[in-house]
Amino acid sequence: RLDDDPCRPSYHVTSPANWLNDPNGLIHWNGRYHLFYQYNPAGPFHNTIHWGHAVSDDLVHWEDRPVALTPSPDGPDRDGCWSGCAVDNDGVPTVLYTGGRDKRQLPCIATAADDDLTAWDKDPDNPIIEELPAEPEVLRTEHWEGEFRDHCVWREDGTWYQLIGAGIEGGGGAALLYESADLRNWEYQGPILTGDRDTAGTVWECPELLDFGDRQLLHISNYEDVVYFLGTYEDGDFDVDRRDKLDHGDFYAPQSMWTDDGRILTWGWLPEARDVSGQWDAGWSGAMSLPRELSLADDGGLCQRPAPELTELRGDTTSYDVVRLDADDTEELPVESRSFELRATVRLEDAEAVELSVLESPDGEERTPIRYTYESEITVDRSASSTDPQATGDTQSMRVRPYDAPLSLRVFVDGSVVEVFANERHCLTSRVYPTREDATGISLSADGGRATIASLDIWELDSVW
Ligand code: DQQ
Repeated sequence: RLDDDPCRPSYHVTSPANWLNDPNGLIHWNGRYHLFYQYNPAGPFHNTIHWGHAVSDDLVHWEDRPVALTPSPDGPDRDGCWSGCAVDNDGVPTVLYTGGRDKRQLPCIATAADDDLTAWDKDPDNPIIEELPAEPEVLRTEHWEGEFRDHCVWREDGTWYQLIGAGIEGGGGAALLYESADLRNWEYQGPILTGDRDTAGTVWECPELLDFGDRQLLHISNYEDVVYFLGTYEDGDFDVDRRDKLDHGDFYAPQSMWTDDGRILTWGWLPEARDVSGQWDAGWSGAMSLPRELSLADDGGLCQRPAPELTELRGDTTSYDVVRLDADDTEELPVESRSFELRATVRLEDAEAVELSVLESPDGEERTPIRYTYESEITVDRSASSTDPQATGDTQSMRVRPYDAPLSLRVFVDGSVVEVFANERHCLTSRVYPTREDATGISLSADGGRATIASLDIWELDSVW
């Protein structure tokens, strides 16, 4: 496992080295949490994708496992074992994933060969779906015979249902529904939702339907963002009443796990924000987000909070009951770290904005300000995050609600990850690459007026490997 790079996250899941993208096959099996992921063992670039595997007893500490799925030279997954999900088929852990071969995307199935889920038997009848649906017509491109991949499978009243992500010729992205009695023979039912290509992208990857009882959530990844739709899903139709982004930063292709105690935990891929040569030099690429617990608030909106288990990681603490900032004051906090959690309640009083600056060198040459403004916006400004020209310098932002109450903020900093949770509702994850060893400072300041920071805690966080 590569660990000598200060940009390497230490408490976010990463592959031992080389390339990682989407989380796959998430399953709580025999009391252990299994996280598979898109993995290229040959280098830090996306090619001939395998399924990597990590396992945890507590959702906090992880162990690497051998590669779980490898493309078969003669199989329908010869060019890659792409994204898919895991289900419990009456005691048989089963994964459905997309095989890539030539220009085709071919749904495949495999069953666990052991109880530790380290080896999988691919079905000799793969692919299990060969024909593309005729209506609506699936988008063809110069590279693909049909944009048709990724799997979300569930069982209801003894029947299996599956969503596959797609693009529609002349239209936008779509989540296509299939039905089966045995997970192997699938009957096409039509799209449960299609998107307007101008506002929701031309292709939907990694669709996932989550059931919150009387309301449902569908999220899709459209090459840029993870968009979620909230509403009601019934009999193959999704009726949308709200729509937003699941995360406003570097976060893609998430997938969820239903834990034995009935919670929905979601992980997303945190792609790099440094260029290909920077990833090549580093020898690794991609990290997983922290597991996020998703639930619905009383007002029907989506709540996202870090899995409560993560408090286990908390080490040395620095706490303040209250920090009062005068106009244009800066308060340097006595913590030097690249691996911490910060929790605070922020009240703007009459300030225009409060700025929390992390990964800051003493002279301010490198710093990443997280700014909360009276217009209820949070921005992460990466223009001075790194002096490395391989790193992105743009600013990311999100709106937060409610706008009339103090902001509750949790920020997780980990090597090159800054993961922000606001009001347990809105998330913004940024990748940043400080080069200076002393870029470990934290400061707070108020702009144009006074601000109060209440119950401020900073915890150093340990490695999870
Ligand atoms: N990643 C996988 C695909 C999926 C894409 C390939 C999303 O299955 O559509 O690595 O990042």
